[in-house]
Amino acid sequence: MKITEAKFVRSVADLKQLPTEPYPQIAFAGRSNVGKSSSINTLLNRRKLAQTSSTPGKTRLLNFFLINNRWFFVDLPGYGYAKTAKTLQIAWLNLIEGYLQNNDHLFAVVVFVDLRHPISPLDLDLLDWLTERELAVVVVGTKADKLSGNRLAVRLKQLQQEVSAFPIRQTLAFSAQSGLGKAELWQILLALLREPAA
Ligand SMILES: Nc1nc2c(ncn2[C@@H]2O[C@H](COP(=O)(O)OP(=O)(O)O)[C@@H](O)[C@H]2O)c(=O)[nH]1
Ligand SMILES: [Mg+2]
Repeated sequence: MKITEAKFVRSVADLKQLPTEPYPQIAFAGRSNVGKSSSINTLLNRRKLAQTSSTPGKTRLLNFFLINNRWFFVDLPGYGYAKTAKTLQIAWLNLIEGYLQNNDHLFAVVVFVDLRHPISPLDLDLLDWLTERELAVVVVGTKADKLSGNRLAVRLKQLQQEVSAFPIRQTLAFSAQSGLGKAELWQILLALLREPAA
């Protein structure tokens, strides 16, 4: 995919601040520190567009990026960071849920999981919730560069099993570091962007 332009548009802490431009949106979700922001940067061939951090739990905002003046990529706040206060976690959930439901511009949600580990209950809860709302979902098993070729193939099969109860569009291995899976993910996203949103 040729990225002619990728720019940060705004951070949203409140649903009233959502952009009103009618561009199709793709949301990126996952646990804190799973590698969401790094993967967005890799997809966009940018090194530091989406903020990456080795301190999990920091980003509490929905970050909107406008790609090629056509689509919004939305970096959602990570979930599952144990040290975040419960009240904050609830406020967070309300923001994410409010954004994800009844959103005519949302074409797909990419759910990132760490390919090295079995999928977590929080990830399964999210998949359940997205399925109920009939949103198109892609599961990306990331940090694949940390696995040997054989281990990678085994874990990908297992991950596909772990999510087999859900109508996932595609479950693939990815690495923000090596670029593995980048072309495949773009292909999936472009196909979804050609379909009408849920
Ligand atoms: N080896 C490896 N490290 C990664 C990969 N993706 C992210 N990381 C690292 O994981 C940490 C968290 O990444 P970040 O993108 O900020 O995660 P986010 O909280 O989900 O947005 C950072 O230290 C990244 O350098 C990957 O594909 N491979
Ligand atoms: Mg991030």
